[in-house]
Amino acid sequence: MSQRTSIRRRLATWLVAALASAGAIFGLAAPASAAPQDYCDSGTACVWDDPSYNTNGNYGALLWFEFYVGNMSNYNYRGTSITAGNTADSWYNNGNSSTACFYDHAYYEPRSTRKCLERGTGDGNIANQAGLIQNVTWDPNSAKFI
Ligand SMILES: [Ca+2]
Ligand SMILES: [Ca+2]
Ligand SMILES: [Ca+2]
Repeated sequence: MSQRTSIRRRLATWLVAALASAGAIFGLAAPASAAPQDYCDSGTACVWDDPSYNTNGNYGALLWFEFYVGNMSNYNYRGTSITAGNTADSWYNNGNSSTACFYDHAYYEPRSTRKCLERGTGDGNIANQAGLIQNVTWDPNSAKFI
């Protein structure tokens, strides 16, 4: 084996090892799935600004509540400066037993247009024609477990 071949082989081996470890690092950094319950703690309900349970691509940037939130306009999605008032397009109820309802305006009004999700359910796009919540043209400004 010539000296040159040996160095090439060593370089190739090093490159494979480097790529493999880089892949392992990326594998850890990016979760394989983005299930809403991975980010919305048990016992709470959560909303996100965008469809598919994220805010600007961040699944952790949510607004959560344990009992109620009377005025979402008082809060931003976690870690952002984006208001949660009248902006949420994805909703998830990770509560233990109760149904969670979402209302167009603050302080649970109007009751006539509220939309509700049973425990352990969600909808990743309230405006589309799929899933549990469909064709909702308003975004919520309050929500509570009932
Ligand atoms: Ca939105
Ligand atoms: Ca609204
Ligand atoms: Ca939907």
